[in-house]
Amino acid sequence: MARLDVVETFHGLSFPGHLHTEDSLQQALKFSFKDSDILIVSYPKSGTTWMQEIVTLISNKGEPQMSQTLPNWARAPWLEQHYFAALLEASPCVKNRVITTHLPHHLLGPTLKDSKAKVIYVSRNPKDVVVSFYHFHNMANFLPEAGSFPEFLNRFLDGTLHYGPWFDHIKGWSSQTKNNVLHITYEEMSMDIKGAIERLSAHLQSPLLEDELNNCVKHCSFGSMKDNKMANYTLVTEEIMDHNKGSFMRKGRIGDWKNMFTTELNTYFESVFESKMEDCPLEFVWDEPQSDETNPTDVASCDKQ
Ligand code: PPS
Repeated sequence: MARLDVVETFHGLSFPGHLHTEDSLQQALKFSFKDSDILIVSYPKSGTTWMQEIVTLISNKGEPQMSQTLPNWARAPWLEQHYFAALLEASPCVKNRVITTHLPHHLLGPTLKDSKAKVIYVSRNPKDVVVSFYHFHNMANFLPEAGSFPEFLNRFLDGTLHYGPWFDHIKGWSSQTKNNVLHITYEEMSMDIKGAIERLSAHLQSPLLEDELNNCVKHCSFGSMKDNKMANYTLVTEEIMDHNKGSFMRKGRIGDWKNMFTTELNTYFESVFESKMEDCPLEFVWDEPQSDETNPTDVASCDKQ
């Protein structure tokens, strides 16, 4: 099923038809979660693959065997994609199924309402999200033409890119305060991966010994994941992702937006951001902290807890 140019419209949002069908999207909203499920939720380019790797490693006590032999989309398949049911069926994660989704809360919330599944919402500062998404559009043949960066940024701010508005996604999921939902940011993971893994292992009730924790840290580093073909998407054919136009594991940094935003674009972004986030008290980390000022636990993050 290539459908590289097909756009699937669902509840007013567009999704790449290569990965989604009307039926797969409808099935997602009818899915029956088990309390033992682990659900990774993110807007695209917010650290999804990183979280899939971390959760796999925590579940395997830091042993990289599974994350190095099974592609990320088979270990933690996307709920809304058309191959979900087949992958879940074949998944080796029998005790705790790991599922991923990019769906916004207003669509998936009702499905999850009475579930105790362990949800992990991973978010990232939206300037880095839009830059990462832009570069990804240039290599992923199942996404529309990116156009120029200013045009792309407009579409991001208007909420007309695939997967819908970032603003609705972050506000919808961040307002979920039930105990089974953990909020964590890409920036938090970048600045203190060990602390982030400790929070995650506590949330997943999967305690780690010091050596196991250190192994998780080692195997989920940007360098390890960039070399891991089960996480870096090089298994995907050139027809679908043009690896000559970029890498999925591109930079893995906080603050790369500064290489794409002009002063004018930044001013424009900030005015839209301020008005759309007026009712939302989240704070974001926009820059890589200087090494002498970092106390990761003090840094504000997109976390309401
Ligand atoms: S997707 O397509 O939605 O699944 O993309 P997603 O995985 O959410 O985001 C991809 C970006 O995450 C970066 N990444 C990492 N950064 C730091 N450390 C690790 N280990 C890591 N793994 C993935 C990846 O490089 C993309 O960000 P950019 O800014 O484009 O480099």
